[in-house]
Amino acid sequence: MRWLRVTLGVAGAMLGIAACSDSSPTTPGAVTTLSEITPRPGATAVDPAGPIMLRFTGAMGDGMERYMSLHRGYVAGPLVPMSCAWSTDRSTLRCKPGSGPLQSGTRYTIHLGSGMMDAGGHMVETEQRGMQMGGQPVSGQPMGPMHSGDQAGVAFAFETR
Ligand SMILES: [Cu+2]
Repeated sequence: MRWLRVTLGVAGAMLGIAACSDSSPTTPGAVTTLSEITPRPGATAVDPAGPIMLRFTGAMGDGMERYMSLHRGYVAGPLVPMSCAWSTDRSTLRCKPGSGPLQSGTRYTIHLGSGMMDAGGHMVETEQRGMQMGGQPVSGQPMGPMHSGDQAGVAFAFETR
């Protein structure tokens, strides 16, 4: 399986996207939603070197990885720079912290900003679905370092072992 390489820089300034993108068929009328988060929201004893992944029910649009960020602590905490890659069908985003494994015994928060679009240019449902999956709403809270993407959205906390 081939993965398109993308980079999430601090402050989103270094967003780089590989130029190749296969056009993915989208089912007319189907609403793309968030379908899976790894690590599981609320999970404890997460492997600090384990996968960080978002899965959607359909192909996602170009550059949508900018809506995903990882904070140490809660959403007001510092950003953890990550390197992310989409699956060839663009339904799965896999990320790795840029500076090696996460710290042990530490809380992290995956922050998913509002406004993600699928490959067909339609809004992707992340909030309601995210809340059902154990996420917390994020809105109007003081953020730590600025980053790209809408800062409102939904947050998913987990703790490493
Ligand atoms: Cu964030």
